[in-house]
Amino acid sequence: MMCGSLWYDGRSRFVYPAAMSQPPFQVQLASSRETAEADDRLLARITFGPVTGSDADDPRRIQVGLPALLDGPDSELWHTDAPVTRGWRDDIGFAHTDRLLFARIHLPDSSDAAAAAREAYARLLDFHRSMGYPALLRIWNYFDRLLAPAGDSGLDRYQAFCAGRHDALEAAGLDAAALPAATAIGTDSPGFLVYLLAAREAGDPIENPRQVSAYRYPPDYGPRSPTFSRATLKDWPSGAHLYISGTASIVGHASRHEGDVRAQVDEIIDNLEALIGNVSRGHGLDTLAGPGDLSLIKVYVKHARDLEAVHERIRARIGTYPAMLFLHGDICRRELLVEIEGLYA
Ligand code: 3EB
Repeated sequence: MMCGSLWYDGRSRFVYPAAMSQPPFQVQLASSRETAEADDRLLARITFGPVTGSDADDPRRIQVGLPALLDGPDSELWHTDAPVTRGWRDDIGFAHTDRLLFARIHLPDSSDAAAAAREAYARLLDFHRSMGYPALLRIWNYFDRLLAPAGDSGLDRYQAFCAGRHDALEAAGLDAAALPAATAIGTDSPGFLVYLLAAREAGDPIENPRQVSAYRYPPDYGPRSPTFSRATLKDWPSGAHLYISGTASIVGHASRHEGDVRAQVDEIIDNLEALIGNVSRGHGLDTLAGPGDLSLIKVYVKHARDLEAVHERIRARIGTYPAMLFLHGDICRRELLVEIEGLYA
């Protein structure tokens, strides 16, 4: 029996129709050693650690060469509210529901970081648009030797990546006002991996009041600015999601606290609080008051020896709830020792 937008479930409760009430996806941490997840509603499974290639045929399964620094979960499971269609097209792996597209590409040859970024982005941008999910929400970039010189260009590979990404986004006509949230981290496994989440309709790009927008960084940091927003706020019928980019100890555009990993974590948490405050004030997300209300944070630590210090500051400032992954990866400026991304879903 239908009653306005509510359904009566035949027993005792009124419930919203599934497409209205369910979040389009939710993320859960798991261990890759025990993976008996229900398959038909799984959009993606991202496993961090040694890349074994054992998942090569299922497009939803990705291995990222970033070792987990704590015992426990090493995988993200992205569960959806609806059946998932999956496949491969020209080496792009994808999975989608009617509302959400996950797509990934891995280029084995990442020797030219600018060329790899240009190619991966050109192909992914073409793909998600042709599939009918033109709104980029969130992108992750993982590749090897992040800070090594890019040939004899005078740039490092992160700066070269930024140039290639910039070219591809510009060629696709994406303007600064529509950039997705992003992460870019250095791995210890060869190749260039990009995966993304896209939707039918755009979210709102969010900037951080404590930071210069990355796409407006002065040229000191590279000839082409990093093209991402600090977060994407996406309104779903079930409520808003917030996808927070990798956040570093940067205020304005300058790195802070060189050599002091604890102070870098504190600065990052100040940045996250400012960003979240900006969102909840301006956009009415009242159930998200601070980093402790996030569903998941991922902490990228440059030196494994800093794990304990980073962990201690996070426990002191945020507590033990959001689910957390601590991953060993390289950060895109030499002096940056830690970076944190967040998900509210
Ligand atoms: C920063 O704020 C730190 O190039 O996609 C964070 C998140 C950083 C994403 C990217 C870079 C990127 O500039 C680095």
